[in-house]
Amino acid sequence: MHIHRYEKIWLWSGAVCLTLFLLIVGVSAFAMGNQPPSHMETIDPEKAVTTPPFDNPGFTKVGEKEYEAVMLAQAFTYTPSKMSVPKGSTVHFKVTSTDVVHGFEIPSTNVNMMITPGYVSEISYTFTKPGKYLILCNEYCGAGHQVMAVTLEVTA
Ligand SMILES: [Cu+2]
Repeated sequence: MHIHRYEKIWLWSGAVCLTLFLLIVGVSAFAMGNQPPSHMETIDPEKAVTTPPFDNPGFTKVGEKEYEAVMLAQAFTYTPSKMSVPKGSTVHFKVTSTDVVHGFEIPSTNVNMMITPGYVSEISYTFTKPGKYLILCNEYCGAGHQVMAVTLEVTA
């Protein structure tokens, strides 16, 4: 079968583009850890504050340099509001909203989730650089939206 030279060029460029696309997605997902925040687990938003583990939100050590942050997002703050970990720690965030849609972003990291009432959003991040990390709401949620932020401190 004869394939015209121009057809070969187009077929090859299509194959190269597809390979490049899959490579970028693959490296981003498997090497850099980017993932869509899960919406696998549901919760009744009106009963969120009495449903475990959100009836006792907090920051706990679950292993060697491993922490779990069970957090409630509500107008206009997050609970708990103070967190501190040593450098190199991995924090597993588990967040839900009790009222409206909120955001959960830590600038200059790949932590960025939409916190929807009725769903539990989860993301993990390893903090390799010491400093103060701002956790802020990036979804407009009402009159006090601009003050909705808490700090996570990573000590050296
Ligand atoms: Cu908010």
